[in-house]
Amino acid sequence: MKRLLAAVITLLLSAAPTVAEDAYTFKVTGVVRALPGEGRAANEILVKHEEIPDYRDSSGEVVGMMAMTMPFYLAPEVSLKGIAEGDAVELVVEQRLKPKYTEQVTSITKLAK
Ligand SMILES: [Cu+2]
Repeated sequence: MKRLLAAVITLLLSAAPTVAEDAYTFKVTGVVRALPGEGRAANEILVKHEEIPDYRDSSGEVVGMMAMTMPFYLAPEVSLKGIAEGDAVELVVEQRLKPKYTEQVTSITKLAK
């Protein structure tokens, strides 16, 4: 079922119109180090992420990002239900370059350990 879903999503993505030049998405794999709480915004999680080869800078140029621990900010519709510190996760992050640079997590999925 998971495989079928992945295949359908891949098909939908490949059939989708070209993404506008002012918005990009990339995937991040990592481990949750902290959930929202003391000292962090209500939508802020701390993730130790792996290298992100397709990360773009604020001008849209692919520059990549080395592995590190850093905060990510969740879009309002994203739920952390079932996600705990120490979980391996995959994030989908949307980058918008205009009107000003923003970056937000539009999906968080727990990965099997
Ligand atoms: Cu980073």
